[in-house]
Amino acid sequence: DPYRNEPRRHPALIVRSDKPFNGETPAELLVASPVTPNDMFFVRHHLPVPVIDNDKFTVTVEGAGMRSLQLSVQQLQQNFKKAQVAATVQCTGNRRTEMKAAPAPGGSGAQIKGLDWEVGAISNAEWGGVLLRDVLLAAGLQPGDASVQHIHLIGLDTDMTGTPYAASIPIDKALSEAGDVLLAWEMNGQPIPADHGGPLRVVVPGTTGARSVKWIGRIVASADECQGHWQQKDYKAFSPGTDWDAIDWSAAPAIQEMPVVSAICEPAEGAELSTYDGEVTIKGYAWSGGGRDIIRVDVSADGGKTWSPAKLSKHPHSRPSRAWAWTLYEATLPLPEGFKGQLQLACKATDQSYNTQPEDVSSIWNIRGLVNNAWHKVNVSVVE
Ligand code: MTE
Ligand code: MO
Repeated sequence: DPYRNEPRRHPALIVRSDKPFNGETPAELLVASPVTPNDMFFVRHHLPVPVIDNDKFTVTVEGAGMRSLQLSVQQLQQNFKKAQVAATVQCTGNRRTEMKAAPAPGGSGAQIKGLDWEVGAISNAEWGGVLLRDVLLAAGLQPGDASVQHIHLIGLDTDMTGTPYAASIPIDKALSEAGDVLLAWEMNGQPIPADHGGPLRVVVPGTTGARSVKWIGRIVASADECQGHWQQKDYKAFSPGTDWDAIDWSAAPAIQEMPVVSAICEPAEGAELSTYDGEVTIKGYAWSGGGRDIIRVDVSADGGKTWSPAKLSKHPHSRPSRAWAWTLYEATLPLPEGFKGQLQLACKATDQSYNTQPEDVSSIWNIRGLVNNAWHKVNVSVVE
């Protein structure tokens, strides 16, 4: 059994699959603290967790015209400047269940395939490590060298045929001084746990989780994008009208930055509120890709007919265009006077580019159930 060496996991993680392990953070725990505790951070694996001897571990950095470096975590710590970045990791499939619950637009009967994530395939941490940029430059990468367009990030986890998990990011993101791409060994002040890619992982802030390769074994500067499965045949979204048999994977680019998203974490779907309270407090998160800051979150207690702005709380390191960490929000809305029955709560966020979220999933529906950033709606009932 390739899964015989899996680490122990917190029983509160909501298991979406066992082998490989996939577990989501319960919504109410997401908003319980600005950074997600390491053992409650959502886990997204495609393969068994690799067994790594941390004392012998090195990462290889290489590419055309560069010298090949093999670096231990200790060498990274001793030879490079430490960088700390608060960054949210969000899976491209976060909130897929809502898209799955909606019929394929046009009644085609097309079926979404993918893990049943609710709102918790997202978490936030303070990562410590070195800038990937510094390591690439130390290996002799020449900025502006037109023969290098992509940085391949290759994990140590492999499938039955020995093929590793791998992804790539564009060279401009990897080399940007404001890109904050990390080779990280620290997560919330602790060594990164095995489930999150320890001893060393990549964190690509502002980019979908799939590119933040865990257990990083090899980094290769290349003219071409990574040709692996997860770069070419997954993590791409198509037109609502495209069914499985019509997919041309080469027709869409691999998802890197993500759109603006938000979710309600409290109250939970189906919660009962009392008319005597006269009000409802809504808590949740908002985040946008590419470092775009959240400038506003609007909440509604009538399914989106009327809206009020929520109070935002941002990570202290967060700044415009480098807002890698999520924004938590909270709002208290009055309940309609004397009202009893069903209410629909809704939220939507706006980022610094004034991008906002679509009203429902129909216009963004896609057969992989990716990048669902529709208004998040939660139905509650008001009782005596
Ligand atoms: N890296 C490796 N080596 N193997 C993986 O399966 N999954 C990716 C990414 N990095 C993955 C990986 C995906 S799809 C996501 S969403 C994030 O890791 C999740 O990171 P986490 O498990 O620390 O939350
Ligand atoms: Mo993911």
